[in-house]
Amino acid sequence: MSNLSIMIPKSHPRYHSLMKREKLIEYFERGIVATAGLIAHGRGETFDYLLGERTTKFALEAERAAVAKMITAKNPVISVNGNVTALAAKEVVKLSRLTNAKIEVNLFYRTEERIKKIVKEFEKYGVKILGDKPDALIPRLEHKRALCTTEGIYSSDVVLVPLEDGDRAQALKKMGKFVITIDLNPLSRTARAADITIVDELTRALRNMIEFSRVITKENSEKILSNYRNREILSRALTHIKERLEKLATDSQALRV
Ligand code: PTJ
Repeated sequence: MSNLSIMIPKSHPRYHSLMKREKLIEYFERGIVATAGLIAHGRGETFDYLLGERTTKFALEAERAAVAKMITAKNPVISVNGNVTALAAKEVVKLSRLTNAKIEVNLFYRTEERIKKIVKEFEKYGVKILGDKPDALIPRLEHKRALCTTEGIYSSDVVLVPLEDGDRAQALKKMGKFVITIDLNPLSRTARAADITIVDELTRALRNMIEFSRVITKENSEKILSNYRNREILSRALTHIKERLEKLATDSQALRV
């Protein structure tokens, strides 16, 4: 942790948010988070403010459907990048165990050094993740971003890609994958391309998914999935932001600090 963490008292109203920033900075300094990862985090924070910084009902529905889909998949894979490693490696490992999913590192700004560091970070949790020896390419993507493994992403049927770049999400869709994303921006290309879009903050979403994966079975998955409509979820996310802002704009007490 950088020195700032010492200065943030637990009583600070934005303690958790500030600690997440600290983690990102620490992992950036350790060469795990990409420079653009810091920008991506800021964008996420903005949308979390607009959403109210809590899990909404529609996000919970998407989280439940995502777990149902992962549990019934033949070869589910969780794709991890620098930001996901910094914020939620432990939660990713837990979810992968509960859903029998493989974990693969797949970087947008790929360098072999970052790959090695991320693999090592997951080894701390006793897991050997895929991705350091790629032997396949995601079609229709320029070279380095396309690298993946035959055992993992290439042959997966369901892939969870949190905080994903829009191009790759679309390329995965074109490969016929069922794409699940976690993205606070309901307007992003990834959010709109995915089959299940979880509009929630990464760590909150993963913790909810871990809880769901303890209770959802293959038997009740079918019903959950047959009632799920991703377009409605995206629409409810936008309506939620609109109504929340309208309320804040008209309620004279709401904007007081
Ligand atoms: O580690 P690399 O090299 O693979 O690079 C990772 C980043 C995130 C830099 C790369 O994939 C990228 O540029 O992604 P984008 O296109 O910026 O998309 C990231 C999306 O995640 C944005 O829509 C953000 O709003 C959203 N986001 C950021 N932080 C969070 C988040 N969503 C949920 N939880 C967060 N904590």
